[in-house]
Amino acid sequence: MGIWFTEQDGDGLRVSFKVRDVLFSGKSEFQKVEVIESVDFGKILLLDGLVMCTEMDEFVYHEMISHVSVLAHGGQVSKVLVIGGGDGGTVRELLKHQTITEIVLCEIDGLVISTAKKYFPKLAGGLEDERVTVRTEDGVDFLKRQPDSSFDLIIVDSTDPIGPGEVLFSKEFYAQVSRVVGSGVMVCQSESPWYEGKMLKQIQENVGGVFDQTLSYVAAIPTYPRGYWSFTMASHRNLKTSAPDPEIFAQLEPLHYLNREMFSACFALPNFYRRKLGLS
Ligand code: AG3
Repeated sequence: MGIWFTEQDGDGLRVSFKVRDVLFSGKSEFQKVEVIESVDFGKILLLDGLVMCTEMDEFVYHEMISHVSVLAHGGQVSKVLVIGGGDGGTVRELLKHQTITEIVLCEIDGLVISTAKKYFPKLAGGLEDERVTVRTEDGVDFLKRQPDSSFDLIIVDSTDPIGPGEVLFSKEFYAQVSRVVGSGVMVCQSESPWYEGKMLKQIQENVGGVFDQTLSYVAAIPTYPRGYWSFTMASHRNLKTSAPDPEIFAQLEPLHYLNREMFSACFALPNFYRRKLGLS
């Protein structure tokens, strides 16, 4: 049978990966950090036993959380703050935008950053770029010290709303994000549309209670539990959901998931999810 790693998702679902090798297992003051070499998905980064990314499909999450929000901003995005995201995948994608001149990555756990640099160089490589400043500190504290309207885009690249990631889903946190992003855009990963409605609604309510506009979009991510994932974008400005000019996409190439058609399509939500969000 071999060795299998299993992510336990609540009480009712387990997702298992056949393991070739365990490459790293460490513990920080915040969480357990592990890297396994899987048979089908390449290396996998785990935080407290939850899959953060696999070499095989990380591009979906990272392209979707970064490019969709930059393009929906509709204006000039030059300064970006990433909260969490210590693996570097989101920063790698942001660096493809020539308009972005400054990226601050604020990751609470230095062990995530050092582990990514060692085992996931393709993800973490961008952290060395001269446009990037890496801060190893609590994003909540960092935000509180930032002046109003000091970033064009804030990306909350967090783990699930449990453990160290929980505060990153609270209303108080989004209120700080709103202050610091001003008329810019914020986006967070917002779990699977298949999860119980209460949690999803709460994320929407917390975000919606603070921003004028909120918009969810979706992507298929095979290695996250339930395989279908959502992101929530919010702003005080009108978000642009029509497909951007082909030249803009040409500058980002090669992308592996997102294209002009996917950009427009990702905002189309299935009825069961719309109902959970109270949209219909
Ligand atoms: N952020 C994690 C998304 C949530 C995954 N949840 C799970 N496996 N239960 C990914 C960070 C990548 N930069």
